[in-house]
Amino acid sequence: MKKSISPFVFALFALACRSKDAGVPAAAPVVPMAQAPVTAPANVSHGEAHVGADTVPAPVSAVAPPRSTQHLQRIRLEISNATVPIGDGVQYAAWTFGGTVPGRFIRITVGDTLDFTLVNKAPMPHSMDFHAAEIAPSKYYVNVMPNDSIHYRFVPRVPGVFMYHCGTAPVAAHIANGMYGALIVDPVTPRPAARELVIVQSEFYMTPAVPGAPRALDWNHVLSLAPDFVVFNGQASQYATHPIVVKPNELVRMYVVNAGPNRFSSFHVVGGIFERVFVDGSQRSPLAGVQTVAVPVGGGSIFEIRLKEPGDYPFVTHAFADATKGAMGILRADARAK
Ligand SMILES: [Cu+2]
Repeated sequence: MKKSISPFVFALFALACRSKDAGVPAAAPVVPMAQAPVTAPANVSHGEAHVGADTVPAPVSAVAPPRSTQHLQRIRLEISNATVPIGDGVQYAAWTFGGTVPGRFIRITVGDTLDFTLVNKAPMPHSMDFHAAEIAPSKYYVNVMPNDSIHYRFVPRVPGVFMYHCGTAPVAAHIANGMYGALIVDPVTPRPAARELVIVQSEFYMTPAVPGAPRALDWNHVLSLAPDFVVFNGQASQYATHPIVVKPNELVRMYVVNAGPNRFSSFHVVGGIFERVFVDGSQRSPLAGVQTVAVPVGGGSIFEIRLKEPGDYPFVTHAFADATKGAMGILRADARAK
């Protein structure tokens, strides 16, 4: 019977025989490849997660709030610690704006006034940074102590979809713990009618499971950019288990913010091509006919698409390790959509 030399033995042999004088690099020991799972978890290609029925709504609605009709909009957010579900039955000890991750979706029109009050009911300092505002951070994005508050106003000048987040150091920890949300700034002339959705991509970095306790932040994982979950609107794969139903050929407008704190989003709809993408929300020179557009950490873009025939269309970050960790959902094109 023929015997073969194992790759490892061969590598050791090669290592022993290398020439010291010639400077030939040593052959590296051959290490077996860690295998990716081969059982397909999804019932649709590119799914990366179980696809469920659309009869039960997702835990966090992706439906955009309606266009604002108020020229003065008062927004009050209360910071508190809260245990929140982040998917797969996992509970997480979060720092929140208003008890949820992400914080509520806010919508205002260019030229109107956002009258903002931040109340800190958490046991440590926090703050608020609105990317839609053009104001001095040294005046307004300052730390608010426990049981204190801050109040300020600004008038958004630039349309788009913008991140808001806590800016207290270390910022990566405050964002990784859940302190972010999306703010839509509408142009004065409304965009064309569409089915409008808000998607906030973000990451969770978790301590190991302990029975009876929520997971908490693993700072070393944050610094090594190795999230356990990458999610849309706070929960892994929630729009796969609860698909978002749209009509075939209707205009779907997705306001996408990437809160990070670390991972770029390569936003893509499988089976579709974006009709228009307003990069970072800019009204000028939208991209037309594009397949995938990066949403940088701290950025946002407005994606418009029509799904041409009935069926399930996954929306993902095409950085597929992150899709596997939960950053995927399903748009279900169905003529019976309301
Ligand atoms: Cu904070």
